[in-house]
Amino acid sequence: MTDQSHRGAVTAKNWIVLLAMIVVASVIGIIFMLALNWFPEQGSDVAPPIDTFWDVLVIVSVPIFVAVVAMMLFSIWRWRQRPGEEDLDGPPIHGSTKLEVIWTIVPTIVIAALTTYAAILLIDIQAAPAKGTRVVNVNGGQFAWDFETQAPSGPVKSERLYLPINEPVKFNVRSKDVIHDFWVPAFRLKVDAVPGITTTYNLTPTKLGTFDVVCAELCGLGHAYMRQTVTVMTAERYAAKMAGLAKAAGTPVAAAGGGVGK
Ligand SMILES: [Cu+2]
Repeated sequence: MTDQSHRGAVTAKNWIVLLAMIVVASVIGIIFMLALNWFPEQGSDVAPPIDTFWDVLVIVSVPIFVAVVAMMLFSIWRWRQRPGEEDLDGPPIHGSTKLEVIWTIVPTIVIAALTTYAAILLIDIQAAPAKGTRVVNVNGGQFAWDFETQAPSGPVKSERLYLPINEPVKFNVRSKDVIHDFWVPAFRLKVDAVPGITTTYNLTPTKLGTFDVVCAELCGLGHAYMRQTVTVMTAERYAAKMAGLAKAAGTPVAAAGGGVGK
């Protein structure tokens, strides 16, 4: 049996100092983590709520990380082996029911709360799109995407994706060969392109500009090159672009006045 009494018990003062350090380090950590630029610009209506959720995760995670590391460092410092203690043995301890109950219940509540938040958010942003929502077929293949949009004249295929701003769009994602993953980081959402089935998500582009389209699933040697662009345009420019693409493909486009082959 050994005697650790020369270390003394952990006093209330110890706890207060430790707690104060955890609080200060957590505040600094949260400020630092929130200041980091984690994501590209917000290009869709779902980006702000997703980024807010990320911030919540950061705010909850940092204090947990800090507390765990602080307790670890405190224990290493406080109960380190000192000269002359090489042959001593620790006191025989058989668990602590109280501690075990606490460290089971608290994480359960935290995880349950965060997953509930995430589930509600996902259900909310993926509510069924309104009838008449523009549908874009996204086809993944080794190693390029192609996009099929419904123009007034019929389907128009393109290597780049074009979308009108502030109009809801639903992506039907498919694959010709292996599993890919359709991701526009500026839009935030992504979904696997799985051979044999159609996966979907919907959102509304809210920012004009050209953004990266990325394959986010390792799909072969050319995976890293499977990058294209999406250009979000005004409604007028979008209509002109679609007409241009249809014309280039040899498909006559029905103009607004009913003319064909404009
Ligand atoms: Cu791919």
